[in-house]
Amino acid sequence: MIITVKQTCRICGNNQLSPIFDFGSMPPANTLVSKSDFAHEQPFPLQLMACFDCAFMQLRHVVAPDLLFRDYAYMSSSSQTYLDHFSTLADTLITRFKFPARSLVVDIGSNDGSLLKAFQVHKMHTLGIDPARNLARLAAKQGVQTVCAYFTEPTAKKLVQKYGPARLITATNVFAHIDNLQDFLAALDILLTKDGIFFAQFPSLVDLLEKNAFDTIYHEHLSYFSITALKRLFGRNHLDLFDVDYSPIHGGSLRIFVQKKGGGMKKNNRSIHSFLEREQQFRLHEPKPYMQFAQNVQKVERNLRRLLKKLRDQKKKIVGLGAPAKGVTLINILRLGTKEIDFITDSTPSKQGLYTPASHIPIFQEEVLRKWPPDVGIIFAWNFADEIIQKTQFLKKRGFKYIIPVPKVTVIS
Ligand code: DWN
Repeated sequence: MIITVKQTCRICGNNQLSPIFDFGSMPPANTLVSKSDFAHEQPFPLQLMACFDCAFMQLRHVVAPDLLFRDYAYMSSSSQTYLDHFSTLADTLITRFKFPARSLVVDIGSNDGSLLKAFQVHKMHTLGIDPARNLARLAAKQGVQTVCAYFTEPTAKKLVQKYGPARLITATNVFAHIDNLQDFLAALDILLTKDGIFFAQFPSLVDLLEKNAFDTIYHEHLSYFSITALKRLFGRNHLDLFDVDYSPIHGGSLRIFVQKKGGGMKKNNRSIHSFLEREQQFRLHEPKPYMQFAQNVQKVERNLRRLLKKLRDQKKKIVGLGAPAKGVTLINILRLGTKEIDFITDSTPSKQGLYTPASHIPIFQEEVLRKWPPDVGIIFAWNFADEIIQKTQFLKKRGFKYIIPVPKVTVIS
């Protein structure tokens, strides 16, 4: 089945889901296309629902994972900021938990192996799990052993037989991509040692709503988590959420630390309660913040369309800086095209030469900016705005402007 409908809450199972926003029919955000693909593109419904009781949002439709992940455009190594973030993350986890050298660290959704390479610096034995054939090959070439598969219960049984149990299992920006969370947690229980640690990092629901990050809503992101929701999920699966912290990466991410029930780590109640408190204050159990978000989305859409029309009427050359999945989403929600945006640049070699799906805006390497200096650059990868602005200082001629689309349309001269 290419697409299924998820009628019940992924956390509690109830079918009282409330519609929050219908983005219409959208192409998969990470599926960039070549000209020969134009005639075969297939959009899918993108509808956001909420379970107020769980303080949780999820998509109404689930697109077949093979269609989204078997050949994957996004590479973690496409940004130095993210590579630095991974290096710090590995240092932090190793220092905090003092895993003995050669302990097995498994990264779920390991992408191009960037995070595991940071663990290899600490003499950890590493293993990547990722369904993307192109990325598994790339990671292996760079010395990161990778199993090209989804992390499911059957896969975990094979992994533990072949590689033994893992002291640390990480999942950065993949937990929200999983449809069958029960199966994922069962796999975790099989692969993790009894004193093992599961670390996951994913976008924060409060930050998404507060920052109007509607462009991060796309088919890969099935779930939008709060700590309230996860406490309920893990509690039902004999797992102990023993600590939570936060990182500003990717527009604001929650970081959770989980162990098996009876594990040796002391619970950080103060930290957990501070996140639960913030979610209470944000009133995540009520419709209000979600309805406010839906109104803010329409305001950003209106303001960005109006600004682009004004700039185009002034004959300005407008480009996109970065072709992230969120940028593709924003372009297609606003139904933008080459009428508004001349081209987009991206540092990922595998994205260069392709086009955004449905809107068919060409994507070039960043060097093009020197040959064809624009008047305006929309920073679609706003979560890396500092790095992008620093890299494009040569554009700062008289009158050049950056546009940052979220949390509100901001022009930087
Ligand atoms: O959850 C996900 C996040 C972590 O990564 C995945 N579902 C897919 C992906 O989302 P994204 O594509 O929105 O992620 P990024 O990391 O915001 O994408 C940044 C894009 O910008 C990359 O394509 C690289 C590009 N870039 C660039 O062209 N020049 C980035 C930098 C820093 C630059 O200087």
